[in-house]
Amino acid sequence: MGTVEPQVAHSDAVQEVTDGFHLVIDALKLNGIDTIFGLPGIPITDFTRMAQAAGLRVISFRHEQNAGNAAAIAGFMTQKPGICLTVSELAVAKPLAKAAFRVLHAEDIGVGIARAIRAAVSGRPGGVYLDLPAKLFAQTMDAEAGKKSLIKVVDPAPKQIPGADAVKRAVDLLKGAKKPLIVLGKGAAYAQADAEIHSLIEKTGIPYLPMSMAKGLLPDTHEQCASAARSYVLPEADVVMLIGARLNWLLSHGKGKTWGGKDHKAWGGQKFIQIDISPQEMDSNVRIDAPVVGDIGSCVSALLAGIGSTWAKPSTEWLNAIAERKYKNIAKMAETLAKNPTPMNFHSALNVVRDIVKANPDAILVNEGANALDFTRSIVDMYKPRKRLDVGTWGVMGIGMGFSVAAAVVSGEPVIAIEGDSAFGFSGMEVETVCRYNLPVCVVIFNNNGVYRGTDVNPTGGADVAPTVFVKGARYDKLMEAFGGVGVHATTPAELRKAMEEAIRSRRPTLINAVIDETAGTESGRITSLNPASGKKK
Ligand code: TPW
Repeated sequence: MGTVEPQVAHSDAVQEVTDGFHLVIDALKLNGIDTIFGLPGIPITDFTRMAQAAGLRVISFRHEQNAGNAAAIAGFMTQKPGICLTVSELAVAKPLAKAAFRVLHAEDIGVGIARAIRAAVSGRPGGVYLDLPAKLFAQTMDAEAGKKSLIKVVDPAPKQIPGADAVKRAVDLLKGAKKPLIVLGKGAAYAQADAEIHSLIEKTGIPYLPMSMAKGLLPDTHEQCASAARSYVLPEADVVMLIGARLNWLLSHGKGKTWGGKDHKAWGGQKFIQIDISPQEMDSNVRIDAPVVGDIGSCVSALLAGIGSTWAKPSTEWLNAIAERKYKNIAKMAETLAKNPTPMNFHSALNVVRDIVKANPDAILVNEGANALDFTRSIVDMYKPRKRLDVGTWGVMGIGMGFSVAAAVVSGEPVIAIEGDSAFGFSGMEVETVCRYNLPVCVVIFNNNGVYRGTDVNPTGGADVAPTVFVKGARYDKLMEAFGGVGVHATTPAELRKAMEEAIRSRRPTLINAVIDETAGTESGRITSLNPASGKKK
């Protein structure tokens, strides 16, 4: 228990007191929190000093947004709340947070933090805002009473067991399927029910698709992985079981042409089983025939029990049809990856990244950009759970360096960040943070001179460059050198390979400026079709 200067009480006896600062620190420590991501500034500067003095790891950033991203991904990786310390405003945070509380009295700090922890990690996990007004920190109270006011949260994310009828309904539907498919989402990765999921996939023999952050839950090279035949399996499947994956825009809301529907909104005829912690997720876009509500671990275990030991695997006709497409696509991709064009393009560069990740399956891959994101997701196989951290559902650029710092701090493993040059710019200043804490982060910037590409021209012929174009031939590697890290300028796959290998081996902060053909890639990566066309005739 932290204490402040003893004060003399009326009775002349020495009374131990504590204050708001120490109560917050003690409440966090009591709940197993060992790291705070933040940015000091009045009124929390002293707090950061005291937290560090009390043995917490305080990782301070150059922009709070990056500290927020770091805390978010730390939460994803550990199931413990990631803590972001910032000077902010309750009214701004409230509409964006899962919950928001304000603590006004020192004696309520314990309950405030307990409530915030529960709100963050129970049910569908989410960001919680705890507002601690400046004057709270200086409030004092009796040390013993303060200690008693703290709460060590018991079972912060209680199991949610699915109903037996729901499980039976799902098993029956799956049993009747001719062309079943499983989709794994990042909820499945978060749940840390890796063994159960692995066993469900292999026992049923059902082909599966991992969503971006579920890659590696089973190795992407697994026989049943249907990623390379995605555009075949989605419209063809008759029963689809979603495990911690939502039917949002990333899955075309479960309908439309992607799913074999006649037009962009038509249902494709699939039946859906959905396993999710949130009952509200069901029927949010199409009919869910068998909702299974509960935590992923409990739901998958219940399904495993329901499936029993006499499960009939899917027909060889279905499996062969998938395999045929899959291996054809893989062979085609292998041809493209083997090319060595000058200048380097996304494929020849990613061929290197793919090998490096394969050789270092414990390394964590952070990824953002448009083409840099889409190509990396499809080309670089992941081998272990929760090793791929990316922009997630909303495609938010700017997660790169915050995620990288947190991933390195939380896991101690090397981090490889594959960044579009535009994406990197959103959080690029944090390379100083990477260097300051001497983190084993290797940033690879796919530098093609602009947002998406670097080829646009100003149609007026004026002096301003086009809105998507950056300084040509920029040397991002020098940015890293400015802070004592290793900067490498790589123009060939061989140079990229050598630099990445060295970065992983040395664990030194490294930034590789990988020069990519500025004409390579497409606008918006895979979502070019969402670009609205001008309605105005010339
Ligand atoms: C917070 C819009 C989507 S992708 C992208 C932007 C600005 C960058 C694409 O260029 P980059 O990648 O990174 O060079 P590449 O490989 O194609 O060359 N602001 C936020 N989020 C998003 N998604 C955008 C803007 C956007």
